[in-house]
Amino acid sequence: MKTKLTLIAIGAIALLAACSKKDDTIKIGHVGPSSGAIAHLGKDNELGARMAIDELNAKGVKIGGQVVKFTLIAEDDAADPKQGTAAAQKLVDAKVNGVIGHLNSGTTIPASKIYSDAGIPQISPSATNPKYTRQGFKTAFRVVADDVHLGGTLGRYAVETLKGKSIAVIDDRTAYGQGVAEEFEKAVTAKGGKLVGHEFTTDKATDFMAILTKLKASNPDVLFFGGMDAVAGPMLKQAKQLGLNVKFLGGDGICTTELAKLAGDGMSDEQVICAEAGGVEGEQKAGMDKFRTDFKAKNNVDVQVYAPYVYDAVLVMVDAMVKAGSSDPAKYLPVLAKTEGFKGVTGTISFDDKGDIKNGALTLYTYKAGKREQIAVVR
Ligand code: ABU
Repeated sequence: MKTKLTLIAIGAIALLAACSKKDDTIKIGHVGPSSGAIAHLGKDNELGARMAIDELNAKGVKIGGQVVKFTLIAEDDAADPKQGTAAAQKLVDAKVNGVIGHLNSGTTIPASKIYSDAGIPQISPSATNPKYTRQGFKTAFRVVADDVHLGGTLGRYAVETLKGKSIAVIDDRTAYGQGVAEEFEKAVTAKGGKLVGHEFTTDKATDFMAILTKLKASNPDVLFFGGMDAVAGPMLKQAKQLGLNVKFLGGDGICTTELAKLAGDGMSDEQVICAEAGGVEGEQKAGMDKFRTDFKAKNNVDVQVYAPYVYDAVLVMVDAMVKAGSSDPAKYLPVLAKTEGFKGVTGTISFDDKGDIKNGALTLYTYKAGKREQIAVVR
């Protein structure tokens, strides 16, 4: 009888100990649209984050003298601002140590206030609207160039390199699409280019015949689209059906592997010119090329656009935790803010006082035979 009671007591103590054991796994939140029209891009980002987490766990990272484990908590915001804030609150409630995301500017900006209020560091690997890092939030970081750089570079390219005579614009009215289109127009005007029309659509639209017909009347030779690939693909097809013979320009939102499939035969060789908000040259190219090969081998899909930037964002965040000797957001945030010269697969990452990448690059691409081909890396 006594032995039985002793065993029960030992069991109860063991159970209590197990229940009270501190969960010392470091939780990294990731948010992007894993459903909806740009789910392929959300999944690309999430796979980039998973690659970084898997490699860190395999390597065995020490923080404050202890080998730690990382876990990824992935949320879907469907590229919708309301779902974005709900996902952000969920991650805050889950007490994540940091957040990588969101993918879209329209979700990243409202979510950033929630992370800021909770003191949780956030690195967006792809949101390019400048407002994100201009709200005064100490928790907001970005590892890509912004829309001022993207739209400005493409605007100058339209006038100076393409020698566009009549330049038309369409934007999808999202924080990203509208912002990048405005920057494009400013640069066209500054270079003496002629804007002949600006039409609007949404990030869910599928029929562009009316706005394309309206723009066709002004006989444009360049059409800039501020929006994502899921809209740009069908837009290119419908432009071809209408006989609208234009160079088609866009920012990073259209600069994906998927665009060629989405446009089908609506896109001719070298018709599309787009810019990714980052890029590497020279010796750094080998790291990016290796990442793409490893990504394909692990996931059996090609990188769409931002997976390498997500991968680097995770590594930059963890590097700050290692240097701070703590995964406590209050302790590693000041170290993260001082990131200088971090060597990633996407190049060298240093943050300025707003949390933006210093000296961010852009890569201009075109498409030939359905494949994205690099034109140039510009700063
Ligand atoms: N930068 C293009 C896609 C994400 C965004 O800024 O909305």
